[in-house]
Amino acid sequence: MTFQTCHDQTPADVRQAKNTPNGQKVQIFLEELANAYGTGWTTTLIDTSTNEQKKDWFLSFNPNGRIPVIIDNTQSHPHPVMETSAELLYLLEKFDSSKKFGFTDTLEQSELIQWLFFWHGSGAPYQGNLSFFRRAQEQSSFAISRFRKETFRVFGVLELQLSGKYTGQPKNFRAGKGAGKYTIADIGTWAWVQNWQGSGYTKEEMNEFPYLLRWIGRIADRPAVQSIRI
Ligand SMILES: N[C@@H](CCC(=O)N[C@@H](CS)C(=O)NCC(=O)O)C(=O)O
Repeated sequence: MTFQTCHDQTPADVRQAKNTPNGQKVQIFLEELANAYGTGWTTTLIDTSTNEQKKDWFLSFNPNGRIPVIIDNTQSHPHPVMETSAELLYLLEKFDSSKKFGFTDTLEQSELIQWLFFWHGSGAPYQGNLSFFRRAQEQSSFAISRFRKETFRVFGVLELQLSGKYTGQPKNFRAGKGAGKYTIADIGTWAWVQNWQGSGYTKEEMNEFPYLLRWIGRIADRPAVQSIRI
């Protein structure tokens, strides 16, 4: 059987199937760049269930053996980038010439980086572990309870910022002056948080976070997000 690794467009089974939040966030930004600038890319399917990401060819691009990784073939020597937030920042720097999804202002860009890092370091590991322990064959109520509480706590941090409780300025997005602007900080966070139901939270629980729920809906409405099935 031949394994087709390269596709001219995002294939239907990536758009419509078991894509991960980490895969989704980079894919959403690529779709945004395509809509804004016509940026093109090809996709290589990685079947994590067969550990394709642990094979030598993949490790040569990302020694961490995790998806996604991007490879910039516009460079004379193709340049691989691992870690989703680094990938979003790379794409922003190289392919978003008008900074539609970032800022030219240093202070606004600093806000973007803070929230991007916040989710990468203080959100995704908790929500990721929550999913891991919820799915694990050996059920550990201690681990599930720890990661459930921490994930809920960081949802509360996102709510606090959006609500403007301490700043007097409610926000529509994570970073930027006034109500803020949709950026890669939103994309990086959204792909995870929107799956609160899959992480086992109830609507009643999430009603504690009305700003967060509105932010989720605001981003879900974007054509680039609609174009991939979450
Ligand atoms: N911190 C990494 C996390 C990447 C990651 O955990 N990817 C998961 C999919 S969501 C993966 O490759 N899992 C398969 C494995 O662990 O081998 C990033 O942001 O890129």
